[in-house]
Amino acid sequence: MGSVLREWIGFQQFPPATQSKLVELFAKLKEQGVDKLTILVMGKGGVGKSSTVISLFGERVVNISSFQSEGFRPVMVSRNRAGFTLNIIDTPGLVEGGYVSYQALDLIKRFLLNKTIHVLLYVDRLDAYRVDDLDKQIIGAISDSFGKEIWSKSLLVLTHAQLCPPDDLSYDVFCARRSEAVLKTIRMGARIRKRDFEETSISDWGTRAFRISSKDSVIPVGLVENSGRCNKNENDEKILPNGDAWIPSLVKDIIAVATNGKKALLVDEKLVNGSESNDRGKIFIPLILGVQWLLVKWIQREIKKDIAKGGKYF
Ligand SMILES: Nc1nc2c(ncn2[C@@H]2O[C@H](COP(=O)(O)OP(=O)(O)OP(=O)(O)O)[C@@H](O)[C@H]2O)c(=O)[nH]1
Ligand SMILES: [Mg+2]
Repeated sequence: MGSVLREWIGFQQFPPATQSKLVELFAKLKEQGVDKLTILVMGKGGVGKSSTVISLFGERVVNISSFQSEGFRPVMVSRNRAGFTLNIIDTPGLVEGGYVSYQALDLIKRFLLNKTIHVLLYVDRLDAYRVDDLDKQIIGAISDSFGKEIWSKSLLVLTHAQLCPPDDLSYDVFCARRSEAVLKTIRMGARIRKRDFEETSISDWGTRAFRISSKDSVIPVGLVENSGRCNKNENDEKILPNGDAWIPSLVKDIIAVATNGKKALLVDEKLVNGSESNDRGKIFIPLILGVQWLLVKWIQREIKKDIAKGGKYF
């Protein structure tokens, strides 16, 4: 279950242009005193969680499956490069037989005991056209398990981003609409107040069209194309249809979330045992016991009264 800290060999596999952008980003992090990032990856089954972990490391560090994987446990992959440690925790899909798998969530939570999560990557697909109640339930279950504060340390990752949008929509508009739909589901599923979660309108989207750029509360969106058929630019970097080299962009977004001033999530015993909500209930236990005692006494008294009346019903 533990992790072995290894040299980040896959780093050398990135094209030089990507390597130098990453070196710069990690150097800035180090300047801020950060030499370790722990990233948690969650989402439905088959959306591309493991593939994204592989893309980020540039190494085949975990298994991917084209078809449903079973019995898979969380796994933490750690790589070290020039004194900087990147930990990424890949997890099993959160849906089992059409329902949210609380068992998977529990397994994840236990795995995370005593770990500090700097960023959550919530992964879904870009090439999906609907969000449904199940999506909302998954978000709700994550919030219940880890507290809704986890969303202030999260990034929405949309995979399969090399697509040709339907219905004559431009790529940017399609991405914006899909992102808005998933973000709205996150806001509703996590029961976050709208004003704490401002969504910008499509027209506000900047040059990197998929970053939601309002004040401090919103969840950024990163686009990912894990396929080996992903287009490349003249520097051999994997690019999206909008020309963006997505690996350095995603790392940049991850670092922005890690350093957004919100508290990282420490998964302690209390969180794992779900005692926070239970503790709140515990103060009512003496009250409930007291009411129960009074009720029993009252019933006993009524029975005695009945008997004293001579059992007129018999
Ligand atoms: N075209 C394309 N295929 C992808 C992408 N990401 C993942 N896939 C494929 O989708 C399938 C599932 O990918 P995984 O990475 O195993 O998905 P997962 O979310 O880890 O799945 P579970 O661990 O079963 O929950 C594999 O066949 C991948 O090759 C992507 O960005 N583009
Ligand atoms: Mg997987």
